[in-house]
Amino acid sequence: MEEQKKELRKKILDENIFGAIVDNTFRNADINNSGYIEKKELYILLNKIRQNLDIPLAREEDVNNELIRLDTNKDGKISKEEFRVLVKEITMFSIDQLE
Ligand SMILES: [Ca+2]
Repeated sequence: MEEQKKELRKKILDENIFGAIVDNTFRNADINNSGYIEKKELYILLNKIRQNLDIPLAREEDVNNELIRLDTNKDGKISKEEFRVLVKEITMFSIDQLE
């Protein structure tokens, strides 16, 4: 399994595959099609992920902290470029959870 996980990580980090994952996740998360992930959308996304991973739901404070962490240019919303960090973390975390 460890070997499989390693392979999977390598495969996913291939730019074409990872780029497609980012595009897809971003499109789904950007509910109002604004081209950015706003706080409300981040809240919905984080809770979907947490639900899937069976971890407690995010509080407003958690979402605020995530927004601050991801919003590197401080414009109050998450661009696709900024979003990549989160998608990578989620993807790697999901692989770690595989058994
Ligand atoms: Ca931003």
